[in-house]
Amino acid sequence: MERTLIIIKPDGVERNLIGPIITRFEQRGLKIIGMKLVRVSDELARKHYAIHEGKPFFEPLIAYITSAPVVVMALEGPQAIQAARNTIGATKPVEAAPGSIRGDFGMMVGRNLVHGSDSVENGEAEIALWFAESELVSYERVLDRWILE
Ligand code: D4T
Repeated sequence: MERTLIIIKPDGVERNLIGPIITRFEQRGLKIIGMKLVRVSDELARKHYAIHEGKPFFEPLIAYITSAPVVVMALEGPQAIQAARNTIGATKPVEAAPGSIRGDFGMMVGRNLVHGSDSVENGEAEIALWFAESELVSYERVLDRWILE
């Protein structure tokens, strides 16, 4: 099973969209195996977005992600990376398909509401960065036989 790290960014929290955003992933069938509300430190933000260091949007991105609490989730499922990214929509909300989170709730790239890991390797690395092993829960969902073949 693949695992992906999802962050409901500060605009999602401040706009009271935590519930609607989590609902999208739940309804899709992805299983929540970890979840918490976090005030992101500057250090954690810089580690998470290290790949973008030096780019013109890097400092605004760090300021944005540390500006208010975020909700961070670890989700599990078959092809969880792709499923979650399709549910989130394109990086620029104006280009995101209607029906996706960004396509339904967003306008600008610097306020794009949600993060989702972009590869299996990054999913594992990001979950290890944001969660202690003891914060991840392994459990069976009764409904899984109606969601997974
Ligand atoms: P994240 O990582 O937040 O899920 O976004 P994406 O995976 O969809 O997009 P990304 O890694 O290319 O960008 C990371 C983060 O930087 C912001 N950003 C990006 C920005 O403010 N201006 C830009 O021009 C780009 C490309 C938005 C997401």
